Amino acid sequence: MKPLPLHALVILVFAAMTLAQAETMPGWAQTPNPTGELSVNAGELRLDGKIGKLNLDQKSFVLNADSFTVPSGRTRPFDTPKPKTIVLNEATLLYVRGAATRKVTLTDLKAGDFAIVIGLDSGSGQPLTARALAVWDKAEGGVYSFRENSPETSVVAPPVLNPNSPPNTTVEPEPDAPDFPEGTFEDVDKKGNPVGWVLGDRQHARVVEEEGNHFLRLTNNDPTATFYLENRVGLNPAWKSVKVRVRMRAKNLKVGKQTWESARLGFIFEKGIGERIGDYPDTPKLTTDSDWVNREVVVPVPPGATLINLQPIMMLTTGTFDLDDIQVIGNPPLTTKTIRPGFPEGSFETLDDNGQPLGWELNSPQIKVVEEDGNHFLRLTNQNPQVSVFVDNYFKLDPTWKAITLRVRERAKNLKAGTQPWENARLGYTFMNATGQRVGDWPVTPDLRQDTKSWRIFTMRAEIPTGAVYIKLTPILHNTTGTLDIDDIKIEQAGT
Ligand SMILES: [Ca+2]
Ligand SMILES: [Ca+2]
Repeated sequence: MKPLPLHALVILVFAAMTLAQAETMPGWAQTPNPTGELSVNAGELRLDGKIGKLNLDQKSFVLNADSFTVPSGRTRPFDTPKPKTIVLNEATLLYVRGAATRKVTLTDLKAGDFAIVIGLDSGSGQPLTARALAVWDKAEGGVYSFRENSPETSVVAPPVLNPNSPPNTTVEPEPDAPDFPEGTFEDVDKKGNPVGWVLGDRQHARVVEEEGNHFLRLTNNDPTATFYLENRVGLNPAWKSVKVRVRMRAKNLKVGKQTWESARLGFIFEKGIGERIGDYPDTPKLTTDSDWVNREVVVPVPPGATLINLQPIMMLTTGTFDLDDIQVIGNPPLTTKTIRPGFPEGSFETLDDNGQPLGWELNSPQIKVVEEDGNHFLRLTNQNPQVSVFVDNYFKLDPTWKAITLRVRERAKNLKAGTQPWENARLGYTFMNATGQRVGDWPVTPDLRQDTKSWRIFTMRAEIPTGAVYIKLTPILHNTTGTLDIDDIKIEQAGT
């Protein structure tokens, strides 16, 4: 299950450049600006908004941003103001908007003042260090003014601090997850590079437009080559789990021999830049040609992780791989699906337009719905005893239930189980808490280690552990080869 370290396999790396390095590249020259004021350079971000809480000791304040602007000049509003911690340093140019020579100091600022901040884009959730900060408290007819009625305040006004804020407090983490606008690939600089991502080699990675929408396209025709891009997103310390969601499409895809040699949105967690932490998580991937599909995974955040390093990657895989609408969502609900009477998701009789069975998102060609004499069921196949074939599916438990009865019928052919007791074929299931951590003991599961003559019916009873919010169903060939068929899953409240 565990893929080899990405870095050990990387032959071509596009991503090692930092934005600072990229700035020195010819393609990242400063964007011309008619006024010369408020220009957004490559790698920078402009935020417009109102000043919130100030922290003079930290030389910082919270900007409640209404919009952001990228170097191409494109501006986008936020649906609701986004708090962003802004840090000032000696180099920060702080002045009255429209009058660059009228310098202001941090102590002149008050909560409620208007501000435009420009600085290097440090990524979502990270404080932004201001290169330029233009402020005003009044605008009339396009003329901006600041403290015009009381010019002396800029000299004598005491520092404005939130009275509830003790001195020397650290910069507070932002309460909400900022957007990840870089994930849409809509903001492209003059050279056609997507903002926030560095593409070193247009031959393998570029932004493509179709009907007004932009997306990332990776292409590769060398089966011995692996390459990826990187973009780091700050994690809110309150996040116990994240959902990584992406739209993907693939053409002429030929993946490598190992399961991780595929076209995927890889990601790892990091303590700091380049310091990986935790296991390699399950990641959204494509292994065969596909039209646009949504893929998502929900994974726990390893304790201590501060960054998620997103890596669109083609690993020993050839073809064309498109990615768009990458989202990182903190503490997501694992599902809104509930256990309905009769559990129609367990019969595999209803398929949607994409051929997906009702309530399931099958993510591998080794897991599909098969028909036999008019009945549909789920079939898993595996030829490689080194890997497991499985899919996770979550359902919300009725909070009044204390125990469940789980019924399922299973059938197996050419089964060769692994050497460990848990390396078998089964409908696995576990109980999860609100943030996606497993709770309680491993329940008894309907295990198969040998072929069955025909369908075999299992009935299991399990107590719902304290704190359980979801049940996770995991049809799996666990380091086991052969064919496993699953049908007629039923989950009901069990009597006590
Ligand atoms: Ca897009
Ligand atoms: Ca069925």
